[in-house]
Amino acid sequence: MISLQKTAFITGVTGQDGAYLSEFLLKKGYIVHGLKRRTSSFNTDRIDHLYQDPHVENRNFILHYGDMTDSTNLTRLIQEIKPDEIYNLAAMSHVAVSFETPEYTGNADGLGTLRLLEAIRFLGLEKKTRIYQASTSELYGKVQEVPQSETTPFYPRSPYAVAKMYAFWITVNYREAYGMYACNGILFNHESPIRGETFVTRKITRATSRIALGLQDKLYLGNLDAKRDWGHAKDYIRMMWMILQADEPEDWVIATGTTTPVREFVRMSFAEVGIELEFIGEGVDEKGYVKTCNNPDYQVLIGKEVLAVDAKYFRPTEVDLLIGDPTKAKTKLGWECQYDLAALVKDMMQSDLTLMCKDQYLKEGGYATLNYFE
Ligand code: NDP
Ligand code: GDR
Repeated sequence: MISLQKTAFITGVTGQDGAYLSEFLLKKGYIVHGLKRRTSSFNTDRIDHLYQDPHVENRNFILHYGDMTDSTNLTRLIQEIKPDEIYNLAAMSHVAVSFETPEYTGNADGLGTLRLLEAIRFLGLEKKTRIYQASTSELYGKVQEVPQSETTPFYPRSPYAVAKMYAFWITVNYREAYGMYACNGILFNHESPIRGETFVTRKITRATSRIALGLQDKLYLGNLDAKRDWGHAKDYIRMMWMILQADEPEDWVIATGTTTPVREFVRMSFAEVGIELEFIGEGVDEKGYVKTCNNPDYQVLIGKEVLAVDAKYFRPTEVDLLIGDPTKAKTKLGWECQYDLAALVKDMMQSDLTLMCKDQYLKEGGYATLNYFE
């Protein structure tokens, strides 16, 4: 009997998008295989709720060790799994860190994509396996035009973006050369309560919660003027799946169509706990003072300086302005965002306040808490 149940292989399954996408595909009845790295401590926090005991038969969520830099491992896994759909989400995804680790970033993010495409070709799966490549708005880099759409020229501004540019074009090339169903989703920034702690939004919502609870004095940030088109990861992973269900393989921009400076994200986060920030100074002297506080729990903060700019967070080359035009995704695939920025900030702040309350209990009980603020 032929099974109609689809099989997906997700690289980067332990990351923000990998976790949400796994949940989404499992709900749709997929068998989900995920690639995870071997690390010296557990790296599966985001997917622990999906974990299935390997001793149980008929599992539909299965994890495999591997790495995007290891061709034989990737080819063997694809040979074993024979997936209907591959979602290539694995990447060294931090733009600032890519300036520190450019060669590794090129290998994992650029050549890693080639390794998957070559495995599909080598195994003769071109007609069976569809592949989604996690492309990025960082490809647009230095502003050429706004809003940025599928036809806007690329001008990458970091080793990360350059590696992703290779991945973008090799995906297009394999589609054209070998007739593969290979697509790029050019996703603009998307965030959530499980966003990595060192990306700016999560750094802000964690720090705001910690400051409000008296666990931290100050938040140090870099460029407050950068503007980003921020959406919610839950909306964006739905679109990844929709892209692979379309009649033809194409490339798609996914964005909200609105842009906001980092400074405003800070203001909105503090406002969630009833704290009004007043920005004073300019550039590296910029500080955010607490002006008023209508929440009696946090009035102790009034008059305190809670934000400072630290030049160490500036990047050698910055991407100043991103704002995407999602018209194609909306009109051709019927995609809609369910979260706007206010709802995103609320979701992240509620989650981080709850998490930090746990830290507060621990601290009050005399136990050590996490003290790492990169
Ligand atoms: P995360 O950083 O949260 O997750 C990245 C994932 O890739 C993790 O599972 C990580 O494993 C894994 N990974 C990193 N290096 C390797 C490697 N060499 N081999 C195998 N796995 C590896 O990213 P997101 O979930 O936010 O993003 C998913 C993808 O989408 C990434 O490719 C990112 O570049 C891209 N993207 C993200 C956007 C965003 O705003 N979130 C926007 C546009 C594109 P581990 O957990 O062990 O670190
Ligand atoms: P980005 O996200 O570089 O857009 O890449 P990030 O949140 O790191 O930075 C956004 C903007 O905020 C500025 N910024 C700071 N950034 C960080 N991380 N830490 C700080 O302290 C800080 N202060 C200011 C940055 O300079 C930047 O302008 C994300 C990643 O998810 C990529 O993988 C993805 O491809 C793109 O989004 C779309």
